[in-house]
Amino acid sequence: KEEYVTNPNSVLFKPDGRVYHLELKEGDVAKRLITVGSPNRADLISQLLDKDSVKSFVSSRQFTTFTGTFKGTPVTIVSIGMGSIMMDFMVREYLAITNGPLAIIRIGTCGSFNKDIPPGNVITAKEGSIYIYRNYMHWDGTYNNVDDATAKTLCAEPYFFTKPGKGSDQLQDLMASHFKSTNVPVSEGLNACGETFFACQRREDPSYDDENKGVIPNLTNLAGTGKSIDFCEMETHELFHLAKLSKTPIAAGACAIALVNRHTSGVVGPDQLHQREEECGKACLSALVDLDVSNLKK
Ligand code: R1P
Ligand code: URA
Repeated sequence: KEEYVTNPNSVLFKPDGRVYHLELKEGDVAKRLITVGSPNRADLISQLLDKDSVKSFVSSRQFTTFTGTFKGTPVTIVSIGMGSIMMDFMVREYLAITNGPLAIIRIGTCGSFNKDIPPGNVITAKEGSIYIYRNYMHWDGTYNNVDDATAKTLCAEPYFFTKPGKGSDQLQDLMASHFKSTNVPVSEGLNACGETFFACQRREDPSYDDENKGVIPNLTNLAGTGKSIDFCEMETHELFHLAKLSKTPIAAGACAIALVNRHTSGVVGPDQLHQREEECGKACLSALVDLDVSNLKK
């Protein structure tokens, strides 16, 4: 009975009006939100909200949500787990239970590919985000519905890379101005999102021949920006993509704490990570509250 849904050809709703995966309904969430990967980070950031203002919701599909106020303004924090697919669930279902423009900031962790950005530093995706995805047809050796010559070309490369998609300059600038008043070392950079954590982020896996040695090095200047990839994670591209294409205006921003540096193999310590999560939470909540969300235009 609990699994019964309405609207099977569109966004799925439970009979009580909650969307199927987030398990939230109209009125449960705010038009300003922070999205993170882990419920612990969401919980930590929720502790920055006004005392006694917070309501929490845990879905059976790995989404944990906190709604309250920050300095009197309603905000929501939602943890989504990992990957573009989870960002897609969250943004689409969130739109289905809200009216009008949204402002969304992702606070994630990442691998730094910039030798000058050590673990523990924060990088914002001001210069945009590219998507790296596996060309499944490369391993199949065939491609549907095209002639042999075209199939050969389409199957040649093991990975595909999009051009950078950008978030909202206005929101990213507000984030930058709030980071300025902290001691957090922050850089603005170019993000790459891997469809997967391992092969698409050029990790070596002895169990597979992933043909991925060129994945990040080949991206030097590939995006046409004259720049190399500064940091890699898994959700920012989807957020920026969905914000751009949404019929409802969405201002999107993203920052990530460098968990590791892929050149030096340095790793952030747990105390510093915890401190950065809190500092990012404060700066991003302040940026969201400063943004005039209701008047955002497409
Ligand atoms: C992988 O460890 C996860 O960490 C990063 C990646 O995007 C991926 O989701 O972000 P989060 O710490 O927000 O989950
Ligand atoms: N998250 C990622 O997606 N990649 C990393 O290297 C670290 C965190």
